[in-house]
Amino acid sequence: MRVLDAECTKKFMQMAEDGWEQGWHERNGGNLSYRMTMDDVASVAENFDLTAKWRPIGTSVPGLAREHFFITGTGRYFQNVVRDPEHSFGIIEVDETGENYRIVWGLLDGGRPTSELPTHLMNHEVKKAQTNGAHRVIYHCHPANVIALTFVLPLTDEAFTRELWEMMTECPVIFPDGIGVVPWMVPGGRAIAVESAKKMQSYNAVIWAMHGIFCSGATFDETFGLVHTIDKSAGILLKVLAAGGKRQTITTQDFRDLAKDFHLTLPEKFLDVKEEKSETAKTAKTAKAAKVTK
Ligand code: 2HA
Ligand code: ZN
Repeated sequence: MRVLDAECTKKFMQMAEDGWEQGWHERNGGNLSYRMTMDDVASVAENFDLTAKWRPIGTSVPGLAREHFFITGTGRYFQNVVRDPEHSFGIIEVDETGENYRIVWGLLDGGRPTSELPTHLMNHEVKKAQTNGAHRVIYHCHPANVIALTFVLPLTDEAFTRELWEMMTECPVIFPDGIGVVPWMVPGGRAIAVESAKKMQSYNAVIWAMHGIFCSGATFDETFGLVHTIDKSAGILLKVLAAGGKRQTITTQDFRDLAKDFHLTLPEKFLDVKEEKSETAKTAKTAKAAKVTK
């Protein structure tokens, strides 16, 4: 089968297009990878160039030895994934040591995988082990609401998780484990990959301060939906802050009730937050106090 006719290719391209339409991929921003199933590989392997040169990944991912991935290209645009697939993304194979990769399809005319290849592969390695192989999609994008919040909230897992949970009732159902935050770091290398992979041990969503977000999931829909939910929640929080802060919110007891009915285990560190300590509550108090003194 031609690579472009495979179901997994169509889904990969559709997700890239959906992200582009959301405005999360200015210029060459963001990157997407998908760990192929054995059936995916078997269905398109006749197209693979097995003479391609092996190149260093820049980190070691022995847990991904001999795996194949769809991956977007460095300097290539999400905007062009549907218009010009063979230049915009490709299929790579990881060697038996987990140290090298080769491009077996696509990324034509000297294309290379995303500069965030180390983070993608280290996150895949963590999630493959942790989910018994269920997670296959790693997605990085630059959603404006999420990025804006990293200028306003303390850069902690607790602040981001609790504030974003409070903005829409279904948030704790969609990301019950919470969200990790990596402070500002130089992108594109092993150091930020190591910090992100550490956070991926606990979360399916990791925010990069002043940069964007990485999400992991079993399917394209689930992974896209996670970013979509988090960015919408971040947008609501920005509106609430701009409107003077919270006057009322979902309380710790409300979360406990929700967890019981929805059979969720919400980590205690995100519940055990003094309500008056929350950032937006502080803003509301300050606004109220200002009014009183007037
Ligand atoms: O430009 O988003 O983080 C691609 C990126 C790098
Ligand atoms: Zn980026």
